[in-house]
Amino acid sequence: MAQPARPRAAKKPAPASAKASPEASAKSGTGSTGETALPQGGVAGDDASFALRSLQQAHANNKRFDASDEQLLEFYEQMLLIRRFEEKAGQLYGLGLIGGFCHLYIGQEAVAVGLQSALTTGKDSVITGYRDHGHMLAYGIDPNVIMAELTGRGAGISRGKGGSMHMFSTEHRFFGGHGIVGAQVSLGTGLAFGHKYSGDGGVCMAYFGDGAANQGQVYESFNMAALWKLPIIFVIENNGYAMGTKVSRGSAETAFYRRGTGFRIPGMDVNGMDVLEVRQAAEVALEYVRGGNGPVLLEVKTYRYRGHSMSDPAKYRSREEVQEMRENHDPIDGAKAELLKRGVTEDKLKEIEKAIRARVGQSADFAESSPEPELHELYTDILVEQY
Ligand SMILES: Cc1ncc(C[n+]2csc(CCOP(=O)(O)OP(=O)(O)O)c2C)c(N)n1
Ligand SMILES: [Mg+2]
Repeated sequence: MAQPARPRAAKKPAPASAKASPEASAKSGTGSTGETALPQGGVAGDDASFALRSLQQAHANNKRFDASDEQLLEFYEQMLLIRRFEEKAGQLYGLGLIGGFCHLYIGQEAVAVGLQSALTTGKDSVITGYRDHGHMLAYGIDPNVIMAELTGRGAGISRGKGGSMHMFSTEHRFFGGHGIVGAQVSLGTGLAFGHKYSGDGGVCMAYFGDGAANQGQVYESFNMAALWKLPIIFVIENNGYAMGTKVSRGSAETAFYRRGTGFRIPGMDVNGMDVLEVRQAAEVALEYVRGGNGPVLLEVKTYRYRGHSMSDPAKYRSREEVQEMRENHDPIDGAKAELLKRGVTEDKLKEIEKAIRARVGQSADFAESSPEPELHELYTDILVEQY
Protein backbone atom coordinates (compact mmCIF):
# COMPACT_ATOMS: atom_id res chain seq x y z
CA MET A 1 0.00 0.00 0.00
CA ALA A 2 3.08 2.22 -0.24
CA GLN A 3 2.31 5.42 -2.00
CA PRO A 4 4.07 5.93 -5.33
CA ALA A 5 6.13 9.07 -5.62
CA ARG A 6 4.18 11.63 -7.52
CA PRO A 7 5.75 13.95 -10.05
CA ARG A 8 6.54 17.41 -8.83
CA ALA A 9 4.00 19.98 -9.89
CA ALA A 10 5.32 22.49 -12.36
CA LYS A 11 5.90 26.00 -11.04
CA LYS A 12 2.86 28.03 -11.91
CA PRO A 13 1.93 31.60 -11.21
CA ALA A 14 -0.70 32.38 -8.58
CA PRO A 15 -4.19 31.29 -9.62
CA ALA A 16 -5.90 33.85 -11.78
CA SER A 17 -8.65 34.10 -9.19
CA ALA A 18 -6.11 35.68 -6.84
CA LYS A 19 -6.19 38.75 -9.00
CA ALA A 20 -9.93 38.96 -9.39
CA SER A 21 -10.80 38.59 -5.73
CA PRO A 22 -13.43 40.55 -3.87
CA GLU A 23 -10.66 42.04 -1.71
CA ALA A 24 -8.82 43.29 -4.76
CA SER A 25 -11.93 44.83 -6.25
CA ALA A 26 -12.66 46.56 -2.97
CA LYS A 27 -9.68 48.79 -3.72
CA SER A 28 -11.87 51.51 -5.12
CA GLY A 29 -13.13 52.18 -1.61
CA THR A 30 -16.71 52.24 -2.80
CA GLY A 31 -17.49 48.61 -2.02
CA SER A 32 -20.05 47.50 0.53
CA THR A 33 -17.38 46.30 2.96
CA GLY A 34 -18.17 49.00 5.50
CA GLU A 35 -14.45 49.78 5.77
CA THR A 36 -13.10 53.31 5.98
CA ALA A 37 -12.44 54.87 2.60
CA LEU A 38 -9.11 56.67 2.31
CA PRO A 39 -8.70 60.00 0.49
CA GLN A 40 -6.36 58.38 -2.06
CA GLY A 41 -9.10 55.94 -3.01
CA GLY A 42 -8.02 52.85 -1.10
CA VAL A 43 -9.58 51.16 1.87
CA ALA A 44 -7.95 51.13 5.29
CA GLY A 45 -5.88 47.99 5.65
CA ASP A 46 -6.66 46.95 2.12
CA ASP A 47 -4.10 46.01 -0.45
CA ALA A 48 -4.84 44.98 -4.00
CA SER A 49 -2.10 42.37 -3.89
CA PHE A 50 -3.61 40.57 -0.91
CA ALA A 51 -6.56 38.33 -1.59
CA LEU A 52 -7.45 36.55 1.60
CA ARG A 53 -10.48 34.81 0.24
CA SER A 54 -9.18 34.13 -3.24
CA LEU A 55 -8.21 30.54 -2.57
CA GLN A 56 -11.47 29.89 -0.76
CA GLN A 57 -13.19 31.15 -3.87
CA ALA A 58 -11.18 28.81 -6.08
CA HIS A 59 -12.06 25.99 -3.70
CA ALA A 60 -15.74 26.90 -3.58
CA ASN A 61 -15.86 26.92 -7.39
CA ASN A 62 -14.65 23.36 -7.58
CA LYS A 63 -14.89 21.58 -4.26
CA ARG A 64 -14.20 17.95 -5.02
CA PHE A 65 -11.20 16.27 -6.56
CA ASP A 66 -11.95 14.45 -9.78
CA ALA A 67 -10.57 11.10 -8.64
CA SER A 68 -10.43 8.07 -10.90
CA ASP A 69 -12.03 4.90 -9.52
CA GLU A 70 -8.55 3.62 -8.74
CA GLN A 71 -7.60 6.74 -6.84
CA LEU A 72 -10.79 6.73 -4.81
CA LEU A 73 -10.26 3.06 -4.03
CA GLU A 74 -6.72 3.88 -2.90
CA PHE A 75 -7.98 6.66 -0.60
CA TYR A 76 -10.61 4.29 0.78
CA GLU A 77 -8.00 1.63 1.50
CA GLN A 78 -5.69 4.10 3.20
CA MET A 79 -8.48 5.47 5.41
CA LEU A 80 -9.63 1.96 6.30
CA LEU A 81 -6.08 0.93 7.12
CA ILE A 82 -5.80 3.87 9.53
CA ARG A 83 -9.18 3.05 11.12
CA ARG A 84 -8.39 -0.65 11.66
CA PHE A 85 -4.84 0.10 12.76
CA GLU A 86 -6.07 2.57 15.35
CA GLU A 87 -8.73 0.17 16.61
CA LYS A 88 -6.02 -2.46 17.05
CA ALA A 89 -3.78 0.06 18.81
CA GLY A 90 -6.68 0.81 21.18
CA GLN A 91 -6.99 -2.92 21.95
CA LEU A 92 -3.26 -3.34 22.54
CA TYR A 93 -3.35 -0.33 24.85
CA GLY A 94 -6.17 -1.97 26.80
CA LEU A 95 -4.04 -5.09 27.13
CA GLY A 96 -1.20 -3.06 28.58
CA LEU A 97 1.04 -3.60 25.57
CA ILE A 98 1.30 0.10 24.80
CA GLY A 99 2.65 2.37 27.49
CA GLY A 100 2.52 6.13 27.91
CA PHE A 101 0.15 8.32 25.95
CA CYS A 102 -1.77 7.16 22.92
CA HIS A 103 -3.97 9.50 20.85
CA LEU A 104 -6.07 7.84 18.19
CA TYR A 105 -6.96 9.34 14.80
CA ILE A 106 -10.31 7.58 14.37
CA GLY A 107 -12.75 9.88 12.56
CA GLN A 108 -10.04 12.14 11.13
CA GLU A 109 -8.69 9.77 8.49
CA ALA A 110 -9.77 11.80 5.45
CA VAL A 111 -7.58 14.72 6.49
CA ALA A 112 -4.20 12.99 6.38
CA VAL A 113 -5.14 10.83 3.40
CA GLY A 114 -6.60 13.67 1.33
CA LEU A 115 -3.75 16.06 1.98
CA GLN A 116 -0.78 13.76 1.87
CA SER A 117 -1.93 12.07 -1.33
CA ALA A 118 -1.21 15.40 -3.03
CA LEU A 119 2.37 15.64 -1.77
CA THR A 120 5.52 14.24 -3.30
CA THR A 121 6.92 11.71 -0.86
CA GLY A 122 10.58 12.29 -0.11
CA LYS A 123 10.58 15.84 -1.48
CA ASP A 124 7.88 17.58 0.52
CA SER A 125 8.01 17.42 4.30
CA VAL A 126 5.35 16.71 6.89
CA ILE A 127 5.23 17.50 10.58
CA THR A 128 2.43 17.04 13.06
CA GLY A 129 1.55 16.73 16.74
CA TYR A 130 1.13 13.68 18.93
CA ARG A 131 -1.90 12.30 17.05
CA ASP A 132 0.46 11.04 14.39
CA HIS A 133 -0.14 7.37 13.51
CA GLY A 134 -2.60 8.22 10.73
CA HIS A 135 -0.25 10.69 9.07
CA MET A 136 2.47 8.07 8.96
CA LEU A 137 0.19 5.43 7.50
CA ALA A 138 -1.15 7.91 4.96
CA TYR A 139 2.44 8.41 3.82
CA GLY A 140 2.82 4.71 3.12
CA ILE A 141 5.06 4.01 6.11
CA ASP A 142 5.09 0.33 7.08
CA PRO A 143 2.44 -0.50 9.73
CA ASN A 144 4.86 -3.02 11.29
CA VAL A 145 7.37 -0.40 12.37
CA ILE A 146 4.62 1.94 13.59
CA MET A 147 3.01 -0.78 15.73
CA ALA A 148 6.45 -1.85 16.97
CA GLU A 149 7.10 1.75 18.00
CA LEU A 150 3.79 1.94 19.83
CA THR A 151 4.68 -1.15 21.80
CA GLY A 152 8.20 0.10 22.57
CA ARG A 153 10.10 -2.50 20.55
CA GLY A 154 13.60 -2.21 19.09
CA ALA A 155 12.18 -2.69 15.58
CA GLY A 156 10.04 0.42 15.99
CA ILE A 157 10.59 3.36 13.68
CA SER A 158 12.17 5.36 16.54
CA ARG A 159 13.81 2.18 17.89
CA GLY A 160 11.12 1.86 20.49
CA LYS A 161 12.20 5.00 22.29
CA GLY A 162 9.68 7.49 20.98
CA GLY A 163 6.37 5.70 21.40
CA SER A 164 3.07 6.95 20.07
CA MET A 165 3.91 10.65 20.11
CA HIS A 166 7.45 10.67 18.73
CA MET A 167 7.74 8.90 15.44
CA PHE A 168 9.91 10.05 12.55
CA SER A 169 10.96 8.89 9.11
CA THR A 170 13.67 11.04 7.62
CA GLU A 171 13.49 8.85 4.49
CA HIS A 172 9.93 10.06 3.97
CA ARG A 173 10.76 13.54 5.28
CA PHE A 174 8.25 12.92 8.02
CA PHE A 175 9.49 14.97 10.96
CA GLY A 176 7.25 13.75 13.77
CA GLY A 177 5.33 13.29 16.08
CA HIS A 178 5.56 16.15 18.73
CA GLY A 179 4.14 16.33 22.22
CA ILE A 180 4.55 20.05 22.81
CA VAL A 181 1.33 21.60 21.57
CA GLY A 182 2.10 24.09 18.79
CA ALA A 183 5.84 23.42 18.62
CA GLN A 184 5.48 21.62 15.31
CA VAL A 185 4.25 24.84 13.73
CA SER A 186 7.53 26.62 14.43
CA LEU A 187 9.57 23.57 13.52
CA GLY A 188 7.57 23.21 10.31
CA THR A 189 8.29 26.84 9.49
CA GLY A 190 11.97 25.98 9.89
CA LEU A 191 11.53 23.04 7.52
CA ALA A 192 9.89 25.36 5.00
CA PHE A 193 12.80 27.78 5.38
CA GLY A 194 15.08 24.81 4.63
CA HIS A 195 13.13 24.05 1.45
CA LYS A 196 13.43 27.63 0.30
CA TYR A 197 17.08 28.05 1.28
CA SER A 198 18.21 24.86 -0.43
CA GLY A 199 15.89 25.42 -3.41
CA ASP A 200 14.80 21.78 -3.34
CA GLY A 201 11.27 22.67 -4.51
CA GLY A 202 9.65 21.01 -1.48
CA VAL A 203 6.69 22.24 0.52
CA CYS A 204 6.17 21.63 4.22
CA MET A 205 2.77 20.56 5.49
CA ALA A 206 2.47 21.43 9.17
CA TYR A 207 -0.56 20.02 10.97
CA PHE A 208 -1.87 21.29 14.29
CA GLY A 209 -5.08 21.27 16.26
CA ASP A 210 -7.73 23.87 17.08
CA GLY A 211 -6.29 24.07 20.58
CA ALA A 212 -2.74 24.50 19.32
CA ALA A 213 -4.01 27.34 17.12
CA ASN A 214 -4.16 29.50 20.25
CA GLN A 215 -0.44 29.17 20.95
CA GLY A 216 1.70 32.29 20.64
CA GLN A 217 4.47 30.66 18.64
CA VAL A 218 1.97 29.83 15.91
CA TYR A 219 1.62 33.53 15.13
CA GLU A 220 5.35 34.23 15.25
CA SER A 221 5.65 31.45 12.71
CA PHE A 222 2.86 32.88 10.56
CA ASN A 223 4.65 36.22 10.49
CA MET A 224 7.99 34.81 9.40
CA ALA A 225 6.46 32.42 6.90
CA ALA A 226 4.46 35.20 5.24
CA LEU A 227 7.29 37.73 5.39
CA TRP A 228 9.74 35.36 3.72
CA LYS A 229 7.14 33.69 1.48
CA LEU A 230 8.05 30.28 2.79
CA PRO A 231 6.63 27.19 1.10
CA ILE A 232 4.38 25.94 3.86
CA ILE A 233 0.79 24.82 4.21
CA PHE A 234 -0.45 25.32 7.74
CA VAL A 235 -3.21 22.81 8.43
CA ILE A 236 -5.51 23.32 11.39
CA GLU A 237 -7.26 20.03 12.06
CA ASN A 238 -10.31 21.40 13.80
CA ASN A 239 -11.80 18.35 15.49
CA GLY A 240 -14.02 20.41 17.74
CA TYR A 241 -12.13 19.87 20.98
CA ALA A 242 -8.80 20.54 22.66
CA MET A 243 -8.71 17.76 25.25
CA GLY A 244 -12.08 18.37 26.97
CA THR A 245 -12.49 21.97 25.85
CA LYS A 246 -14.99 22.65 23.09
CA VAL A 247 -13.77 25.10 20.47
CA SER A 248 -16.39 27.71 21.37
CA ARG A 249 -15.24 27.68 25.00
CA GLY A 250 -11.56 28.15 24.25
CA SER A 251 -11.30 30.22 21.09
CA ALA A 252 -12.36 33.82 20.52
CA GLU A 253 -12.26 33.36 16.74
CA THR A 254 -13.67 29.97 15.87
CA ALA A 255 -13.38 30.48 12.10
CA PHE A 256 -9.81 29.24 12.11
CA TYR A 257 -9.23 29.79 8.40
CA ARG A 258 -9.29 33.53 9.20
CA ARG A 259 -6.46 33.27 11.68
CA GLY A 260 -3.86 34.15 9.05
CA THR A 261 -5.56 37.37 7.99
CA GLY A 262 -3.33 39.61 10.08
CA PHE A 263 -0.33 38.10 8.34
CA ARG A 264 -1.74 38.14 4.81
CA ILE A 265 -1.99 34.39 4.70
CA PRO A 266 -4.94 33.27 2.59
CA GLY A 267 -7.21 30.76 4.29
CA MET A 268 -9.52 28.02 3.18
CA ASP A 269 -12.39 26.39 4.98
CA VAL A 270 -12.50 22.69 4.17
CA ASN A 271 -14.82 19.78 5.00
CA GLY A 272 -12.46 17.25 6.51
CA MET A 273 -15.00 14.43 6.45
CA ASP A 274 -14.85 14.19 2.67
CA VAL A 275 -11.55 12.89 1.34
CA LEU A 276 -12.16 14.29 -2.16
CA GLU A 277 -12.84 17.77 -0.82
CA VAL A 278 -9.70 17.62 1.28
CA ARG A 279 -7.64 16.49 -1.69
CA GLN A 280 -9.02 19.26 -3.89
CA ALA A 281 -8.17 21.85 -1.25
CA ALA A 282 -4.62 20.48 -1.25
CA GLU A 283 -4.44 20.97 -5.02
CA VAL A 284 -5.41 24.63 -4.73
CA ALA A 285 -3.09 25.25 -1.80
CA LEU A 286 -0.14 23.50 -3.41
CA GLU A 287 -0.49 25.38 -6.67
CA TYR A 288 -0.37 28.65 -4.75
CA VAL A 289 2.52 27.67 -2.50
CA ARG A 290 4.61 26.03 -5.23
CA GLY A 291 4.12 29.20 -7.27
CA GLY A 292 6.30 31.02 -4.74
CA ASN A 293 3.44 32.98 -3.17
CA GLY A 294 4.13 32.04 0.43
CA PRO A 295 2.01 30.17 2.95
CA VAL A 296 -1.60 29.04 2.93
CA LEU A 297 -3.74 28.24 5.94
CA LEU A 298 -6.22 25.38 5.70
CA GLU A 299 -8.85 24.88 8.34
CA VAL A 300 -9.99 21.31 7.93
CA LYS A 301 -13.14 20.59 9.91
CA THR A 302 -13.16 17.10 11.28
CA TYR A 303 -14.17 15.10 14.35
CA ARG A 304 -12.53 12.55 16.60
CA TYR A 305 -14.77 9.70 17.68
CA ARG A 306 -12.63 8.60 20.61
CA GLY A 307 -11.48 10.54 23.64
CA HIS A 308 -8.54 12.92 23.47
CA SER A 309 -6.24 10.08 24.47
CA MET A 310 -6.79 6.54 25.71
CA SER A 311 -7.21 7.84 29.24
CA ASP A 312 -10.09 10.19 28.38
CA PRO A 313 -13.65 8.93 28.89
CA ALA A 314 -14.91 11.99 26.94
CA LYS A 315 -17.67 12.98 29.36
CA TYR A 316 -17.76 16.53 28.04
CA ARG A 317 -19.91 15.62 25.03
CA SER A 318 -23.01 13.54 24.46
CA ARG A 319 -23.18 10.10 22.94
CA GLU A 320 -25.71 11.49 20.46
CA GLU A 321 -23.21 14.04 19.20
CA VAL A 322 -20.67 11.32 18.41
CA GLN A 323 -23.35 9.07 16.98
CA GLU A 324 -24.57 11.78 14.65
CA MET A 325 -21.09 12.26 13.19
CA ARG A 326 -20.47 8.54 12.85
CA GLU A 327 -23.78 7.87 11.17
CA ASN A 328 -24.05 10.85 8.89
CA HIS A 329 -20.55 12.15 8.21
CA ASP A 330 -18.15 9.24 8.41
CA PRO A 331 -15.42 9.71 5.78
CA ILE A 332 -14.96 5.98 5.16
CA ASP A 333 -18.69 5.28 4.80
CA GLY A 334 -18.90 8.26 2.46
CA ALA A 335 -16.12 6.95 0.22
CA LYS A 336 -17.63 3.47 0.32
CA ALA A 337 -21.04 4.73 -0.80
CA GLU A 338 -19.39 6.59 -3.64
CA LEU A 339 -17.42 3.53 -4.74
CA LEU A 340 -20.56 1.41 -4.76
CA LYS A 341 -22.29 4.05 -6.84
CA ARG A 342 -19.42 3.93 -9.30
CA GLY A 343 -19.94 0.19 -9.71
CA VAL A 344 -17.30 -1.27 -7.39
CA THR A 345 -18.80 -4.45 -5.99
CA GLU A 346 -19.53 -5.28 -2.35
CA ASP A 347 -17.35 -8.37 -2.80
CA LYS A 348 -14.36 -6.29 -3.84
CA LEU A 349 -14.81 -4.04 -0.80
CA LYS A 350 -15.11 -7.06 1.49
CA GLU A 351 -11.89 -8.43 0.03
CA ILE A 352 -10.15 -5.13 0.78
CA GLU A 353 -11.49 -5.11 4.33
CA LYS A 354 -10.24 -8.65 4.87
CA ALA A 355 -6.78 -7.87 3.52
CA ILE A 356 -6.52 -4.77 5.72
CA ARG A 357 -7.57 -6.66 8.83
CA ALA A 358 -4.93 -9.27 8.03
CA ARG A 359 -2.27 -6.57 7.47
CA VAL A 360 -3.07 -4.92 10.77
CA GLY A 361 -3.12 -8.27 12.58
CA GLN A 362 0.28 -8.98 11.10
CA SER A 363 1.65 -5.69 12.36
CA ALA A 364 0.42 -6.49 15.87
CA ASP A 365 2.01 -9.97 15.71
CA PHE A 366 5.23 -8.45 14.45
CA ALA A 367 5.24 -5.91 17.27
CA GLU A 368 4.41 -8.41 20.00
CA SER A 369 7.06 -10.84 18.89
CA SER A 370 9.80 -8.20 18.51
CA PRO A 371 12.31 -7.78 21.32
CA GLU A 372 12.58 -4.64 23.40
CA PRO A 373 15.44 -2.26 22.51
CA GLU A 374 18.95 -3.33 23.51
CA LEU A 375 20.29 -1.61 26.59
CA HIS A 376 22.96 0.24 24.62
CA GLU A 377 20.17 2.06 22.76
CA LEU A 378 19.80 4.14 25.89
CA TYR A 379 22.85 6.05 24.70
CA THR A 380 21.95 6.52 21.05
CA ASP A 381 19.94 9.32 19.43
CA ILE A 382 20.57 11.62 22.37
CA LEU A 383 22.66 14.75 22.54
CA VAL A 384 26.00 13.98 24.15
CA GLU A 385 28.17 16.76 22.74
CA GLN A 386 28.68 20.01 24.56
CA TYR A 387 28.03 23.30 22.83
C1 LIG B 1 2.68 23.51 25.35
C2 LIG B 1 1.67 22.52 25.81
N1 LIG B 1 0.62 22.92 26.55
C3 LIG B 1 -0.30 22.02 26.99
C4 LIG B 1 -0.16 20.69 26.67
C5 LIG B 1 -1.23 19.69 27.15
N2 LIG B 1 -2.07 19.33 26.01
C6 LIG B 1 -1.86 18.21 25.33
S1 LIG B 1 -2.93 18.04 24.07
C7 LIG B 1 -3.72 19.47 24.44
C8 LIG B 1 -4.91 19.91 23.61
C9 LIG B 1 -4.60 20.16 22.18
O1 LIG B 1 -5.77 20.18 21.43
P1 LIG B 1 -5.78 20.36 19.87
O2 LIG B 1 -4.69 21.26 19.47
O3 LIG B 1 -7.14 20.75 19.47
O4 LIG B 1 -5.40 18.93 19.29
P2 LIG B 1 -6.23 17.57 19.29
O5 LIG B 1 -5.81 16.81 20.50
O6 LIG B 1 -7.65 17.90 19.27
O7 LIG B 1 -5.77 16.83 18.07
C10 LIG B 1 -3.14 20.06 25.54
C11 LIG B 1 -3.60 21.32 26.13
C12 LIG B 1 0.96 20.30 25.91
N3 LIG B 1 1.17 19.03 25.56
N4 LIG B 1 1.85 21.21 25.48
MG1 LIG C 1 -8.67 19.60 18.65
